[in-house]
Amino acid sequence: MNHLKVERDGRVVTVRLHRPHVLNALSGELLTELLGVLRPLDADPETGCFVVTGSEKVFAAGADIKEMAGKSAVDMMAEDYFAPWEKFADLRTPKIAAVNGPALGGGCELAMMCDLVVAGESAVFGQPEIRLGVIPGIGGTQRLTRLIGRAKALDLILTGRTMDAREAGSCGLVSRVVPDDRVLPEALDAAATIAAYGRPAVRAARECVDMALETGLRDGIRFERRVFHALFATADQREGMTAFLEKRPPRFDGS
Ligand code: CO8
Repeated sequence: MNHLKVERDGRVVTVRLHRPHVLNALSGELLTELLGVLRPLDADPETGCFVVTGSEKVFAAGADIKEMAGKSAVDMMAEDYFAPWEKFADLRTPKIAAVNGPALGGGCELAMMCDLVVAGESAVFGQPEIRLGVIPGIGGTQRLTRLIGRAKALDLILTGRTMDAREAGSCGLVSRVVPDDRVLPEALDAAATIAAYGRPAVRAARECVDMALETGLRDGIRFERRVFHALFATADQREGMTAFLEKRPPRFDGS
């Protein structure tokens, strides 16, 4: 692999973006590597959580501008440029973004495709594509608006300004803001906690929360109730509730 560093610690897999000369700009090759690593792991029952991070200085400065600068509209449409990023969003294993420094353009969009975002005090978020004569292209106009609301999303997207970690935390883009040197430990800690729970319940919880962004309240509540009912077919439900009644820690096995 040229653009990633991958480590596994038990049920947690950490992927570090590694294109330091271009501030981890997200190229097509990087995406191919990312999906090549994560998709088989997503299907592996021994995988409990992914952590996606950059360096201590930068998460990712966006899509690779050099790679796309010379393309025509026909190229973009023919390649359906950026479409495979949805395969990253669609991974069913929870993903935690651990962000230090800038997460701009595609970098901000990558963070938004994750389930939790742990940001250091140096983190900076924004969708500056307007400065390049384009708009966000990896879901930014859609996810950002759903996450932080229209007024704030348009403030960022139309002016191209950035916001710091504190502002990102207060408007709901970020799950936790911690000192810079605590970002990765905090993300790994959360990942280990999630990875220790039963896979069926973890995946069900993610799907239900994402459904809240995609459907009306009535349908969403019905969906949640049916998924809740279905979890009573799992051994993890029996184990979790029995362990509670027997006053002992549960041993989930994902079945
Ligand atoms: N792509 C390619 N190279 C980059 C990128 C990038 N996104 N960002 C930085 N680099 C390169 C620079 O060109 C520079 O290379 P070199 O050393 O060869 O000159 C190197 O990384 C270091 O960058 P800087 O010298 O600029 O570093 P600074 O610390 O001065 O600034 C910034 C850091 C503020 C992050 C600055 O680099 C910057 O503004 N980067 C671009 C941010 C940006 O605009 N991101 C959005 C990209 S577009 C996108 O993500 C989605 C596009 C949607 C298109 C829709 C089509 C369907």
